[in-house]
Amino acid sequence: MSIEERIRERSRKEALLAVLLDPANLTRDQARQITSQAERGGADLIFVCGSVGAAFGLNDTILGAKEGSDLPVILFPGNVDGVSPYADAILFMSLLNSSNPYWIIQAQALAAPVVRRLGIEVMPTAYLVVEPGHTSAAGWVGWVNPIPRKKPEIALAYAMAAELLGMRWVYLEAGSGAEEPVPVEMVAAVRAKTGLGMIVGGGLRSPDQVEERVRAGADIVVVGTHIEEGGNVEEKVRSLKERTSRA
Ligand code: 1GP
Repeated sequence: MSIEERIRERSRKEALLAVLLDPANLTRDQARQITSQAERGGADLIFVCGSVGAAFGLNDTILGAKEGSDLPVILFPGNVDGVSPYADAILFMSLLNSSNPYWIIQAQALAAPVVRRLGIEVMPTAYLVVEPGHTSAAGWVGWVNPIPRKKPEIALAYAMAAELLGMRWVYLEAGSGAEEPVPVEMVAAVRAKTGLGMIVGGGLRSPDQVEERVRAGADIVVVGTHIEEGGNVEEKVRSLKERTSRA
């Protein structure tokens, strides 16, 4: 069974919690320690990504994550150099609400031969950046025309287009370190009218924020900054994971 199929099956009962590692900020040893603690706390997935300076330490971060845990490592690439043979799968993403065609289809064309050659599992994903994500590094790098927070119908229209184009996932992104995560109404709107797997990230810190978005229909919730801020990783992950059940 593919990683994607396993995720879809699991997510009927509970959303999956992905811990995000940015190779720009980590040594291999730190990646090993964080993933080991995250796994003990109940994390389900490791995402590896970065918008600036992530390529250099990419393989070391993935190898560290593999040493620290048995969790699947999924690439969440910030550019064509975000591909690695050591990962288990890749979100093959198009930043649909970019105003620069490079981020919509050119980077993907440049990376596609590499992805095919590696034979890595692909999860075709529409990446949508929601306010205030345009002020994050990903938003700035990606020439984002942000989806207004009060316009869930715009996020839904993009998600519908992605589904019609054959994509299977949508990632609603508020930007790393965002003061406010993606609005619950937006998550609910996409869930109500599409069958896409849904990933939600950016600014998630509290168990309540996670639970609200899981109840609205998120399949995967992603947490990066809150974990990077230090403290007890295992406890932080556990307190979030406890709130991902659909029961
Ligand atoms: C960023 O969605 C991710 O791309 C995670 O955001 O760092 O705010 O958790 P945070």
